[in-house]
Amino acid sequence: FRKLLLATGIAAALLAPVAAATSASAQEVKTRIIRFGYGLSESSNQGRAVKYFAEELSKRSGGKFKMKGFGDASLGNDIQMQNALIGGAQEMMVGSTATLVGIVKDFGVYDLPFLFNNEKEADAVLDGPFGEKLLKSLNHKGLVGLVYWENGFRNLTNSKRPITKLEDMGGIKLRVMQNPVYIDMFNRFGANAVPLAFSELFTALETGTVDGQENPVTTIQSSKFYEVQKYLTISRHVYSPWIVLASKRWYDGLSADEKKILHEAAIASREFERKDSREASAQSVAYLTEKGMQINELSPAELDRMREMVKPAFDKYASDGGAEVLKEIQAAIDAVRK
Ligand code: TF8
Repeated sequence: FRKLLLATGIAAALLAPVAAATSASAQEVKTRIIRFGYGLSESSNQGRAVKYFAEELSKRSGGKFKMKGFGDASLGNDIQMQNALIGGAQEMMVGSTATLVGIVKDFGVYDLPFLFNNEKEADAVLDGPFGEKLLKSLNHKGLVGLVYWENGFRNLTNSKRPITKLEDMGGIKLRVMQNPVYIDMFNRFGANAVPLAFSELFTALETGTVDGQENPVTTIQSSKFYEVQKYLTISRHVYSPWIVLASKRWYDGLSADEKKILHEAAIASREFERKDSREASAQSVAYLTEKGMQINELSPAELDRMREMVKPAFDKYASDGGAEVLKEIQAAIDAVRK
């Protein structure tokens, strides 16, 4: 037995460098520890998808890819994590595309109000050439964009009053993501937009530093905003994507086989996450009602007024250097719509 061990050991030692040098198709998969950071809780749709992704990576790598999720922004908020990835101090993360605008400004195009009408349009544009091109634009900034997950259509909550018409937003201190398109949009609506990291949001709502916020119903549920917010207005004003990112420094050290595993598992995680988020989203309104939130939908007429009012946001975005990317995304959306 010992001889056999020795023999196979020698054989492996002799073969390994040869295989490494000559065969690109042989599985070259090493043990990899992957720290994957995210901002929501472990029990959120984000947390569930991270867990699924970790399992897929493990399965597809024969247990060699050991991905550990760090939720609740325990590795930092979106912006801090992006920087950790760029520097190579952290391998992976998921976060909002909206917080990437400091790195690639074009990501702000997704934040324009009422851009997508439904999830089908969003999926087609994000997974198609347009979304792919934006992912690629991260490469020379030290990041690798793998796939988009669904955060979802965003809705308004606040502790002051039900919002049934535009004017009701007047003077509400509303937390928004750290992103100029959001600040511009909500100031146009008459609110008082306060940019803040998500990790500080619950406390800000609890202490009254801000009166309200906007997020998909799934997040309003998983982050327990119903404990500190009375009114929920279904406005679906922006479709918000999440983006799964890897550190380019780390990614560049992976073999072709390892990259393949990573990309395939990422795509599987995207399919899981969107399905799961959509199912959860359908349950959330009932849950939030049960938790005591007062919920209303905006009438089509009121939504039209909002659309009208934020039209100049598109012009502003275009004149601030976004003209080209705006034209491209509108063409991509038109292609899905017809
Ligand atoms: C927000 C976003 C967040 C995400 C999450 C922390 O309001 O919608 O849910 O960035 O990854 O900040």
